[in-house]
Amino acid sequence: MVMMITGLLLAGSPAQADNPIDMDRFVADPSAHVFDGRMYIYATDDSDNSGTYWDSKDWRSYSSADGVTWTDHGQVFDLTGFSWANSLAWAPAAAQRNGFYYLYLPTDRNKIGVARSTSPTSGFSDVRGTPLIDTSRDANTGTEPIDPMTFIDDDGQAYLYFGSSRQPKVVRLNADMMSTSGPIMNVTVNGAPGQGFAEAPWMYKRNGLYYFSFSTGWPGQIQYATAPSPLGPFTYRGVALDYVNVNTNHSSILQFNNKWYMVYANKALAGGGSFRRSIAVDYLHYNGDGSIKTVVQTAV
Ligand code: FUB
Repeated sequence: MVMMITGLLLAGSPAQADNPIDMDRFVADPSAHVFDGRMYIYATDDSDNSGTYWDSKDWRSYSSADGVTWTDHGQVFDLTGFSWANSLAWAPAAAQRNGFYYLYLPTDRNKIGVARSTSPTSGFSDVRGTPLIDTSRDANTGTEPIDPMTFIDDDGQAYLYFGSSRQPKVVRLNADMMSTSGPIMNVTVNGAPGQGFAEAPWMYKRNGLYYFSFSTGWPGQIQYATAPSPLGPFTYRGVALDYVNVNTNHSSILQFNNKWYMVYANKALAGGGSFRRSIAVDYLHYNGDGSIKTVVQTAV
């Protein structure tokens, strides 16, 4: 199913989505990526959960050529695609490599699977057949490996980040993007105020500096830290996105068409709440020293 969602383009104002990007459905946990000049957002489907817990069963995708008008590509994968998964389709991530697209999908609060396709929005399958990360098999997963995020560095090395009970983790991925290399390592963030990392890790590189952002809790801010290496240790730099009006805060930061964006979730859609979230896209700006100006939330 493909459906066009029209954004609002005010005369004289820069192009910006008319938030939320989907006016008809609750979606959350945006993982935003640029593939071949188009922005894609992968999301948890909050419209198919019970409304009282994050017990979603599938993931959805959207794309845009301009960050304003969004195409709804519908369901992109569901729990039945993993023979080994039972429940809890939580925050997804995506990557493009080798002529394939990869989705990294947490389930059951204790496993992360990977699905592959030649299309960014359909045809994904569990080529591997077993979880990529599994608490019952792997060392140092932490008790709750969730919220995967993939990052491919300029030298071609790919990394999988995930969150696990207040301890961010990272492991190298092989070039096939469906197997890991070496141990699962802890990510260190020095100097973060309060309780620090809770969930929703995100990684990107700007001007040679690695930016690691994350949510601090329930509710949480999106704080960020930087390092000269994707493995850290990271030094706390500030708040990229302040508290939102739902109990979880999960975001992506990316550059698209020479602008920087913060993609996040709140309860702006009518009937919304902490289990019925919707996705917003807002501009993100930097100071001259590379620090992030806390994003102005245009839709609450
Ligand atoms: O959607 C379920 C969970 O809520 C995600 O895994 C967390 O990041 C939080 O947004």
